[in-house]
Amino acid sequence: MITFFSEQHALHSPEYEFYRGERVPCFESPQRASFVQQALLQLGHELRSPNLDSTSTLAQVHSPRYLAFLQAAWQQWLAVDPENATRQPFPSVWPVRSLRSDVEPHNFTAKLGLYSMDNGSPIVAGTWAAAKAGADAAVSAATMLRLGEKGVFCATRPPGHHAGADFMGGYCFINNAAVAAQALLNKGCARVAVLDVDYHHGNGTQSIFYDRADVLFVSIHGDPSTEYPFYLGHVDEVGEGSGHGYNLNLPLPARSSLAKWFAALETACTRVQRHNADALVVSLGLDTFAGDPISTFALQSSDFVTLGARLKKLGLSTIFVLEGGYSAAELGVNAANVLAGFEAV
Ligand code: Q9C
Ligand code: ZN
Repeated sequence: MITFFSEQHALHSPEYEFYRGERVPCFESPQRASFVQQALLQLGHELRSPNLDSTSTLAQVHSPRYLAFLQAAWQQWLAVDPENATRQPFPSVWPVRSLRSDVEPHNFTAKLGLYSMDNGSPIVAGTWAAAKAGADAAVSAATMLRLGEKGVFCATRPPGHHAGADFMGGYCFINNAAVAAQALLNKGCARVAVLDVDYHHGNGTQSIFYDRADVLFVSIHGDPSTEYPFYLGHVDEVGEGSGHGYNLNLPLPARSSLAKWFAALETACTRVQRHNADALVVSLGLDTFAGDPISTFALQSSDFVTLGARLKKLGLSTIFVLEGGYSAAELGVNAANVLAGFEAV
């Protein structure tokens, strides 16, 4: 399968994040993409560099002021204090209910909080370049699909599905799946379906398309009552306005069985089929793997073959966009297994 992969991903390499009150090495590491790259090359997949510029599509998915901030964030951080070059910025204050988010502050820390949903997306000098390469891959994949490819994989990082129109969060900066979906619409698709199988609910993607009927969003994820991102992903979120009925959340309790997960996948596939989409975007989180260090579902490596085969049965041209998955050593095999299942039938 044609896979878009950019070495630029490695420019996003923060040292640490906060986990249970402690500074720990980032779960979302460059190693992840290296393992995927190695596994795909070994199996003879074709790796290509993204060849299109996503700038105009990005502006359809994210707000101008958020994009401007993201692009300039590292320079602004250095402007606060040159010694910040060896430090990671983390937000520490947020405009929650009753505080204003319409006025853009001048203070860097204030901007950082305004454009973040959590403290889980550390920015480094190369973050924008890495994230932008992911969006370029999404647009490049959309073009290949419209040229007749049945499946294209974006083996990119950082991931994207927690990023909303104007905020980062959960290791995500640019919503690559949303960029892929929007690019498909731009290239003539009338309807697109996004199926998010990451362990965590794709709050960013849901919110970007919540009031639209052209993009169906379906997600299988850990119940937000107990699992990140906590504040979105419940069953009663069905879409609004013309998007009413075009959002389907299938939350599962933490530690749900394999049978429960695959039953949810059937429900998801049935809804996707009914959308009569011209193309499918899969937010391919692989943190449903039993060995994932921060998630609780039970998929084994071989189950990812089953997933790929089931998706192929939908009969839709499909862009796979890598999201989470933090058992880095197994990430390559698990990603390759999805593609193998998709290509086998
Ligand atoms: N530093 C994805 O799988 N973990 N994101 C909380 C805070 C958040 C996962 C730790 C998990 C985000 C794309
Ligand atoms: Zn995840």
